[in-house]
Amino acid sequence: MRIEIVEGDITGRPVDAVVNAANSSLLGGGGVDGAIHRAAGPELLAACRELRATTLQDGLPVGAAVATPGFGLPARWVIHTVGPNRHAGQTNPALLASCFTESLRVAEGLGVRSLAFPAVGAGVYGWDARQVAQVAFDAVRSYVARSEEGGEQGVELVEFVLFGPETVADFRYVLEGAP
Ligand code: AR6
Repeated sequence: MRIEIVEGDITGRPVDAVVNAANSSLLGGGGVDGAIHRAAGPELLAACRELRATTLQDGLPVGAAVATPGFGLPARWVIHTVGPNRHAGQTNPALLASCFTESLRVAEGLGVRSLAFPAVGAGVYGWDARQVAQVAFDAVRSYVARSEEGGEQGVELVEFVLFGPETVADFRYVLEGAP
């Protein structure tokens, strides 16, 4: 498994799946969620509405993940997850860790080999980017340890696709240690 840090827009990444930092409604929003819906096109919203009408009538819980096709995106799949909203008092990092772990589990179930994450929670939901990085890397490393135990061929490449040099520096600091 390789972990890479990429600066840029996640919607253009040529990976098997991109993760969306959604909200429980799954019906779109700002930030990376808005960008993914714009790039994927209206079929993505229709697929999310279908989930809400069927298996997710109460919405997607915080820390859970669910997949839809990627439609107009280069990625075949979008894996939607919902970070805890610090501004709503959701400050438990275990819920944030669950976003990464559950997304990896869904990805593996789809046979995804390459997966791109944004900095889930580090925008509107108010998490510090370094804390997001720490939680994310820990979750990915535990995933690797588990899949090695099971001898499975799971996700081989995890990209963190980040907006802006500051977030990139925060993720690099956590991944590689202080310069
Ligand atoms: N590519 C990569 N990263 C991006 C992009 C992009 N195109 N656009 C924004 N970011 P946020 P959250 C970065 O707010 O904190 C939405 O309204 C952004 O700079 O998208 O989990 C949802 O509907 C930040 O570093 O997600 C929810 O209501 C990171 O992505 C709520 O926001 C995450 O910021 C979720 O908030």
